[in-house]
Amino acid sequence: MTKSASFSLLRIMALLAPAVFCLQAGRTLAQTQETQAIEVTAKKYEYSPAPIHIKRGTKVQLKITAADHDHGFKIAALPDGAVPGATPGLVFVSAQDCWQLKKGETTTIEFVAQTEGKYTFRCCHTCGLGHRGMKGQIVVDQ
Ligand SMILES: [Cu+2]
Repeated sequence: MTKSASFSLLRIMALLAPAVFCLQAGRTLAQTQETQAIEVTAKKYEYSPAPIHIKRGTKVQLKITAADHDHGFKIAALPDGAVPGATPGLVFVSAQDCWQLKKGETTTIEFVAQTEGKYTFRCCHTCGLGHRGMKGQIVVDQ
């Protein structure tokens, strides 16, 4: 390669580098700014919709309405199968061990879906015979 050819190649690369950087920064920004409200119903003995699909990077407002009875909502911040102590995949605005869902009321839970994976949640308020089987899943897709 001649000296002038390698010089112009360097110039092209120098010009392209900031452009690529801007594209990536813009994409990250768009991911964290996207807020999605998802309406969920809790009733004996299920949550719907099931499973709940969310795109990675989405800021979520989960609006859960307890239709027929008091229920609860308990979810781990780590995806199913993750090693304990791993970085949380769901980042909650205000984390709680068990959200109480009052009959007829809507509870809003906010979080960022940071890492893809399956997150199982369950009812944490004894609500009847099928209580132990009252579960649902959030699936964070890439
Ligand atoms: Cu229950």
